[in-house]
Amino acid sequence: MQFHPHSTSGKHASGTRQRRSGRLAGAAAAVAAVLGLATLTGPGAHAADNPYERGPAPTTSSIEAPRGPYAVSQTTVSSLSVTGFGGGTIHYPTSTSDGTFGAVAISPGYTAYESSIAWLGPRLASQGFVVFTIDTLTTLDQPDSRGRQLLAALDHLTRRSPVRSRVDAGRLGVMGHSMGGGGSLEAAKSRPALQAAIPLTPWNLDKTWPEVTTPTLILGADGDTIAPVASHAEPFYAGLSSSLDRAYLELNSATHFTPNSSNTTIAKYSISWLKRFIDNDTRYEQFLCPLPRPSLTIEEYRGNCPHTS
Ligand code: 9J3
Ligand code: ZN
Repeated sequence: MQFHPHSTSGKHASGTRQRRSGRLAGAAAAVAAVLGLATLTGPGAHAADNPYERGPAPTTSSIEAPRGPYAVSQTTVSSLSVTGFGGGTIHYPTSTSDGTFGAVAISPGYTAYESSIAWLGPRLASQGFVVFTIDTLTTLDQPDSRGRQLLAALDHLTRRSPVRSRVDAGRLGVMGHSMGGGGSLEAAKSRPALQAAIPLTPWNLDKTWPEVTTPTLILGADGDTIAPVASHAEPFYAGLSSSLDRAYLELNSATHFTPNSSNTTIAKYSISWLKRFIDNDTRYEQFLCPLPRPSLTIEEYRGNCPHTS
């Protein structure tokens, strides 16, 4: 399959699609531009100040839904064809008419395979991201190695993969489960250019993350006995800089393995975090601020309302 290169700055960069001539038509277009009229963009689109905004305005039901507005395709990356990580699957919006997308790489945990985090691929990609769910070099790799492998996967995605022209290499994030979540903190620590990190029931021997400047959402599980929140997720959150955009969401009635199957709470807050910080999409701030209240699914939520920049 062949992919066509396109603008990195989104649908609005393509300008008028209608071929008109004459001074009056030009004046009309200028007036339309000044008034922000949406006549030159497609259904569901609107004039946006933010070139990274993708998809229609979100609602609670749209971020809770099993799939978002984008149809998704996938392509397998063989471990034999890459270096520095174990291959995986790239999930991407099929459409090429919305410009490039931000991207996120996701690592599984100790002894686990890509299949353990695979549900996040189409779930997040259908909201407008390129998502690389990976295998690690060995299932026994430790968090620091998983961090390097997440970065190798992102580099492969943006430089060599068949979807590289669909990805905005300046808008990348990392996620991971357990030691993969610990790895996502390692990746953010070593590559500050990352725009978002979401460790899922993370595990790491390092408890302090003052070096991280990437907006980070940490998800813990109240019933986790493998990476108990008291010795992992909570100190990781507390160890992030208080000036950082950061949040801690503790899942209610959940275990270490809750992130290994479809979960609406994980999805809706991950989507909101990725949209807000990879796409700069303030339409999603309504789900992060004011801070979510404890509920049937949220045991506890700590954090700040996103800083405006
Ligand atoms: O990736 C994980 O599930 C880490 C939890 C674990 O088994 O740590 C013990 C060494
Ligand atoms: Zn540290």
